[in-house]
Formats: sequence, structure tokens, C-alpha cells
Amino acid sequence: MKSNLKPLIRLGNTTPKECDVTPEAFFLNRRQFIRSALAAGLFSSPIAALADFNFSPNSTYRPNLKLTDSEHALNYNNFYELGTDKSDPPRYADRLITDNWQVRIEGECAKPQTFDMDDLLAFDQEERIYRFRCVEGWSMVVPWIGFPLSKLLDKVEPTSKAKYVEFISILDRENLPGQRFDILNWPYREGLRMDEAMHPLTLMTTGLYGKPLQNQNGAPIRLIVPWKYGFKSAKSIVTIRLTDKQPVSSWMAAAPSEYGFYSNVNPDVSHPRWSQAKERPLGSFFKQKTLLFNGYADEVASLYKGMDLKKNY
Ligand SMILES: Nc1nc2c(c(=O)[nH]1)N[C@H]1C(S)=C(S)[C@@H](COP(=O)(O)O)O[C@H]1N2
Ligand SMILES: [Mo]
Repeated sequence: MKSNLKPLIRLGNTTPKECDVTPEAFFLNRRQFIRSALAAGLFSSPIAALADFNFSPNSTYRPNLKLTDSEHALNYNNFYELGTDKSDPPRYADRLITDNWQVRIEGECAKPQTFDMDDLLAFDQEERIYRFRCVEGWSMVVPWIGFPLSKLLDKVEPTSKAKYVEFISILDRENLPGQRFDILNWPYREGLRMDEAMHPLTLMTTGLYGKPLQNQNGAPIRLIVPWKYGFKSAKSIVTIRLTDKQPVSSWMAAAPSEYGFYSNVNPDVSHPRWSQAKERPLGSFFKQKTLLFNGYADEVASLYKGMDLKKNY
């Protein structure tokens, strides 16, 4: 099968720089394209079938921020299982098969369990508007829908040995075009410290912009950790493992000198190849200052008391 994937250089070399953020003019053209495509009925939405997706806004997370236009969040994506170009995830979205999805929670817990999507959608679904900052230097403000990860972890009763949580995304080499190549050590893995995982901001996410997650955004369920760089927010999760050891994420394994475990948004800690002082909101021509912990310092700074944030990047 023909693949439009970029020739696959090892990831350490392919991480886009800030200047790779797609220029506004391109978005404007695409906006017109999407409008006409919608008018022509070219996009049929599998989401329409899911009539019973209920959620309510959580008033605690309604910051006075301008929302990013959904067309950006739905069409400018990082999801290397579907390809390394920003436009690959929406283009190859149908290669991600989400039927009969299950999430297994195992490891250091009294009641390991497998949850299907009905179980996960039975938690109260809240809409929360969060800032989101990619390590590449772009950002967005998105109304996500989901529920606190802590509620899910409580169900399996973590033991006292559960110090960390590992998140493992889908492995489907046959169907996912990016997994035919060793771009990363598949499946995609991420991790959090237990207190980070239990933090009320940490969201198991099932939707955005009022609808179930689109495949390109990590359907049917992903993580959102708004004070950390975007890559910590693993998509299309199938396994959550409680462990006593710090997990090695896919990005740490691919480029250990560039990506650490914590990856907290910090304008004062540069990536080895570019500054993190500023970010460009998707849809905006201008850059703005990046905030410590992506603006969530009041909520999360206490988690890192006494830690050297430059060393523990
Ligand atoms: N499984 C998986 N999760 C992933 C990624 C990925 O390639 N695979 N990319 C990460 C990166 S780098 C970012 S910035 C966000 C992008 O999420 P979005 O496309 O919904 O904006 O997903 C993160 N989660
Ligand atoms: Mo990212």
C-alpha cells in the first residue's frame, strides 16, 4: 500500500522546530477548503451515531481565554502512529480502529480490571477548557470532555507500591501506517508520578468541542495533562499500569538528552535545540509568553516543592 509518510529518519532529528508551525495563510486556505467540503457533504461524521454522549461544563475550568478554532485542533495534529506530518492524523484517521475498545488497568493494585467504553463513559463527563502547549512551540485552548483519572484509579485500589503510572497506547502494526516504521519504540508509552496522576487537573479525555474524540485526537480515550508538554498526553490508551519504578517513555527512549520524565512546561528551561520562552497559539500570527507550568502553577507547583526543575526536566 502506498504511504505518504516522510522518509523515516530517527525521531531525534525530525522533531520540528518552532518555525515549522504552519503559517496562518495555509490555515486560511484550508478553512475555505473545509467549508466547501462540508457544504459538499464530503465529511460524514461517525460521531453522529453516538447520540448519547452527555457532558456538563465544569465551571471551575472556564478560564477567560479565547478558544482555538476547532479546525486547528482537528486538523493540525501530532499522532505518529498515523504519520509524522501534521496533516497525516486527520488524513489517515480511519486506519485507527476503535471498535470494542478496552482499557486494562493492572500492576500495583488490589483490583486489576478491564474497562470497556461504556464503563468509562459512565463516569460523569465534564467539559473543561484547558491550555495545551506542545514542546514544538505551538499552543491551543481547547474545551476537552472527560473525567479525572483519579476516579478511575480509585476503582482498582492502588497499593502502597504504586509510585508511578504508565500509559500505553494502541499497537496495531497492520493498520496504523506509522507503526510500519520504527519511528518510536511502539507502542507509544508515557508516564506520570502517582501524585501527578491523581491530581484533579489530570483528565481522562473522551471528547473535545462538544463531541466524542476524533480519531486524530486520540479516540476513543486519551490523557490530558495540561501543565506538561503535549507529548505527555498519550492518545488512544489501551493499558494503564501502576508500577514502583519510573517508566521510560517513548520519547525518553528515542532522545534521552532532549526529553526527560517530567516535561513540565517551563519557559526558563530550553529544549536543547530551541527556546521554550514563547509559543504561537494556533490560528494566531503572533507569539506569546509561555507560562510556568503552562499557567497552572497555583494548582501544581506544590507537587515539585524542593525539586530542581532544571535538572528534573
Ligand atoms: N499515542 C500517541 N500519543 C500522542 C502523540 C503520539 O504521537 N502518539 N503525540 C503527542 C504530542 S507530541 C502532542 S503535541 C499531542 C497532540 O494532541 P492533539 O493532536 O490532539 O493536539 O498528542 C500527544 N500524544
Ligand atoms: Mo507535541
